[in-house]
Amino acid sequence: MSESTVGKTITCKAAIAWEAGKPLSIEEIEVLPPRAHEVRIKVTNTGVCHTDAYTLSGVDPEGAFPAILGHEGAGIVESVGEGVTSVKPGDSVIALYTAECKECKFCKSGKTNLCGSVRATQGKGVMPDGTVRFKHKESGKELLHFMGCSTFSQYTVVADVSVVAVNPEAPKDRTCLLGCGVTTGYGAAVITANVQEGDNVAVFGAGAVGLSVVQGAAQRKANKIIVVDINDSKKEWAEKFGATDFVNPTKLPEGQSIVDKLVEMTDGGLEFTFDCTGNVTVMRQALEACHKGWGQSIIIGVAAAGKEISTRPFQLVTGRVWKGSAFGGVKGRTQLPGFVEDYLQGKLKVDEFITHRHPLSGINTAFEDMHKGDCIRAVVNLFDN
Ligand code: NAD
Ligand code: AHE
Ligand code: ZN
Repeated sequence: MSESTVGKTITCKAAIAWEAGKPLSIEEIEVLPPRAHEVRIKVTNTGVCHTDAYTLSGVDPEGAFPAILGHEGAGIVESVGEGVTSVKPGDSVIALYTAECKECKFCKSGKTNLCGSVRATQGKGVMPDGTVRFKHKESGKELLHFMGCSTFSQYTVVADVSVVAVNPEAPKDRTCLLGCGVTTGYGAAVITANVQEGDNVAVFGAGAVGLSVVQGAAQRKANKIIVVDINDSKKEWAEKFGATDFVNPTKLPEGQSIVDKLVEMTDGGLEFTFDCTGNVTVMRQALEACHKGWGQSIIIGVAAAGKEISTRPFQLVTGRVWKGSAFGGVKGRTQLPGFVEDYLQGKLKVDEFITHRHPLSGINTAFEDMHKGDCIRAVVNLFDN
């Protein structure tokens, strides 16, 4: 945007994760110019997702420190490196933790939204050339990237396959949520599961992801949409997004399991269940509540290192299917601009998920909000200090 910054290192503020289990520290960093096929973004807004807390807590096998976390961000392209043709300075963009190169085996398969182009380096916290674009101003120490996005910085650098231009009229302090939570749940319902009219659906966990599944299932005119959550205050939220029933599994009569309850409510089980908790015990319940012969359970939640899922193989032999979904099966560069248009036309709820707002200096409060239960999503304004 500004002629003065193109090709130069930018000094700005970022929330640094120095080590696992410690609060983020707001400090000055240096953001190097984008190299070939890279894009430098002025990040105006970022959501704080449960996955950021998961990595910061130290249980992510890919978590590496010091790093700049954040992967649910929107902003404006400041400058681009050589060979970038898909976005230009001034474009309104959303960062993509699920890249889309349109050229790799995965992208060309037509079978998945997972892209192989930058995933290996992304998982190591470096750019595709193996180096980083962030330095701590005071010490000169290099800082790692996160999920190919690092949106907890006023400026970030991403691969050109990891960013998409969207309608500039869409407010970035809302559409940042399309960078993860809303898209993930909604896509899991309408793309991964492809819920059809009349299907019975159960959603375990009513955070931003689970409520977005509810939104997708309601849009598809599912019959029963049963939300299962251990927090009773989520009942009202579930209904707001279109749930027909709410069950708190901790309040069932003695001797009745959540699987029994759901099977009873749906005359044999659900067409689709979704785990939006990351709890492997819940994942098993979600599978076993599926209808014999055809029910499908979609795992969205992210579980800690060392956790494993289990069930009797008989559950699968008798026709239940276990699947997973990353970023809702959405191809970011191809499909996200359409989601933004749907939002602008009032067909996709986004604003309704925002319960808390903070300046960059309040980002640790956003993490605390997440643990309180009254928070669906907190949005951080990077330029409000
Ligand atoms: P969140 O913390 O806002 O919501 C989780 C909800 O689950 C809460 O309402 C909580 O009360 C409920 N819950 C917890 N334990 C439960 C239990 N035993 N039974 C029923 N409900 C229970 O989280 P979120 O931001 O909505 O994310 C949900 C999960 O999805 C996280 O694990 C996150 O890391 C993951 N995620 C995955 C993807 C993906 O692409 N696969 C994308 C985004 C988030
Ligand atoms: N590093 C983690 C991976 C966690 C994970 O599964 N991440 C989801 C996105 S969560 C967004 O909030 C995902 O997209 N997975 C597919 C991928 O390629 O990472 C671990 O457990 O190793
Ligand atoms: Zn996320």
